[in-house]
Amino acid sequence: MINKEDLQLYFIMGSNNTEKNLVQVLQQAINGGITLFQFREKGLAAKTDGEKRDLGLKLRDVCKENNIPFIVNDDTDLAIALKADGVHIGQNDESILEVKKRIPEHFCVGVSVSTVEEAILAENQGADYLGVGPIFATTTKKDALDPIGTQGLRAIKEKVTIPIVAIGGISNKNAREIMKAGAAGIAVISAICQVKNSQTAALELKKATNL
Ligand code: 3NM
Repeated sequence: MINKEDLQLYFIMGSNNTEKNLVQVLQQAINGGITLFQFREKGLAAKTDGEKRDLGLKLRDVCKENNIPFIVNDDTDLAIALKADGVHIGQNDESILEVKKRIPEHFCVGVSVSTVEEAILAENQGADYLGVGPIFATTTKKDALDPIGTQGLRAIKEKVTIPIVAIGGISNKNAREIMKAGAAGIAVISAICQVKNSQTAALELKKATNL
């Protein structure tokens, strides 16, 4: 199980998000204060099953050594095989009800939503937390929807009781605004992956999320 505090600085990464060594980037991010890691292996550099599993295993071990919850995006079988702490699913992935039939009891399930209706449904179906976005424009996810802004975030926050992590175009410039809108935390890819120093970047983001 994860708790609200685990969502404060939620770092997501897969091999197409950086040219650097992923294990090293993850370790730097942990040193900088991330509170959770999601392995999201997609896109151009998507790995074959074996490669994906090997990479996932390495990243999971770094998380375990550092007591950081490890979540797998989309791939429930891989999450189970890697003995992850949970799985995160999108609106186009396997349904939450199907996922919940297969996962171990201690697993948490996060669901991506961008509307109030999706949020209410996900909560009713037993999601443990919501990923809400995109809040701002992002170039990291090619098929991202239109940004919903902090207004969209507030509208969802009003209608659900489970914790929310905001995603999409988040940096240390806008993180505070998001926390003020009621998010439990921020989820970022490029703000930690695509910078010179991932440790410093994580440190700055963490500061910005401490209201
Ligand atoms: N999901 P960055 S936006 C993975 O809206 C992802 O559900 C989104 O990357 C959603 O922090 C997004 O670099 C990309 O903007 C986030």
